[in-house]
Amino acid sequence: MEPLHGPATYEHEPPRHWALKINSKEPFNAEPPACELVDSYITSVDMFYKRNHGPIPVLENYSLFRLKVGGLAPNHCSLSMDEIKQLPKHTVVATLQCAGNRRTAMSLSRKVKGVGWDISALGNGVWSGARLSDVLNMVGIPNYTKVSSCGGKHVEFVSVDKCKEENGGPYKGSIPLLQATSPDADVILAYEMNGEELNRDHGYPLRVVVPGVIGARSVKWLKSIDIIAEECQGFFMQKDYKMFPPSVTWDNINWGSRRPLMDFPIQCAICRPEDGAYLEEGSKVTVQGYALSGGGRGIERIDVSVDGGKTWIEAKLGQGLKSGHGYIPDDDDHRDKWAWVLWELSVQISSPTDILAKAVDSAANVQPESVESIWNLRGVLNNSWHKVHVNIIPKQLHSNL
Ligand SMILES: Nc1nc2c(c(=O)[nH]1)N[C@H]1C(S)=C(S)[C@@H](COP(=O)(O)O)O[C@H]1N2
Ligand SMILES: [Mo]
Repeated sequence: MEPLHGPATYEHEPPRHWALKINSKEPFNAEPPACELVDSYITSVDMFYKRNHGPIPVLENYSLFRLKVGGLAPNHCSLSMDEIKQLPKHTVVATLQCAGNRRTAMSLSRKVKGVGWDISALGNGVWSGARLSDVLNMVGIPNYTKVSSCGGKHVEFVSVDKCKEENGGPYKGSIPLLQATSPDADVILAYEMNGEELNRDHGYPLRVVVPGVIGARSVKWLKSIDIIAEECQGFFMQKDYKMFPPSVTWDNINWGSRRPLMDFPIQCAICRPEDGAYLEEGSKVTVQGYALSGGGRGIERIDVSVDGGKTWIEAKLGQGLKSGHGYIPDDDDHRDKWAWVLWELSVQISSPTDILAKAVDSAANVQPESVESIWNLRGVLNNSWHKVHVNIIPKQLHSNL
């Protein structure tokens, strides 16, 4: 039996935290309560969303495991985990976000196909491992290569899990060779998450982390890396994780007409108070949320409205950064390159209302107001203005409760 293999059944699933909200049991897809996200700048491993397409792979023998690197590379190699750990260790604070984050809300406008996710299909992790560019150097591909000497233009990541979308084959995906060989793109082969050995749910023993890009490209349980001429032809690159205009339906879809999704757009959501919350009349409430953008763009500003969008107040950025976490980059410009920012705003609310939030990134991209304008049949990349409704309990009544 292969040292790392994907079982066909769900008998070998790891234990998970009871507080996760399960969106699908087999494969296991779950997200934490939204308030957990804003309580900690770094999301704990337990509370980190889990997104799978098949049973969790099993590593039978750590010392026999080899990562194979080849395809259209001048040289080929196979590396043991010990050899990967001997390469310079690089740490990146990056937020992984599933392209399906906030899909449930998109489905309310018009039904979409896919696992339902509320607003917590993302998490901010500390990822440590070898730089992908260092590993590609070992097979003869220098940094900042767009096309390799053998005509390679993409780097394909192949796993071992059995996915029904792939007819029982493994999950895979690819990114452009230039991104893979650019050290400043910070693509890593991670064996640690939050300073601990990566766990099974998140890709043990080794996963890719592609910062600023939809989670789907950060392939878990990595088995091999191939340099290929054209982008990966796998299901999740060609028949999924693409965005179509609102007019495209299951009857007229042409998958080949679109490119695979890569960088995610400007996004933010309100995690506290939660939708439908009851607040005491006249009391001060602290509105809290997250904001992030893809492609290495930082967060410029977050606007919050407590009157349903008539007027806007700027939220305070960077809450949570002062938690003394040793991994947070010191330099301000780099801090939100790959990681989210948590924000908050204290306001007085005296009547029932909708609280809205929208963010602006460092390239001045804004979120769309309506979900209808970005509706797509797979329900990906819902980054429309986030809204929570709050109710008010009269002071008198509240003290009697
Ligand atoms: N091998 C493998 N890698 C995978 C997936 C998968 O099902 N199999 N899911 C992808 C998707 S869609 C997302 S959003 C992220 C989720 O990573 P997480 O479970 O560590 O949060 O992993 C990606 N990598
Ligand atoms: Mo995803």
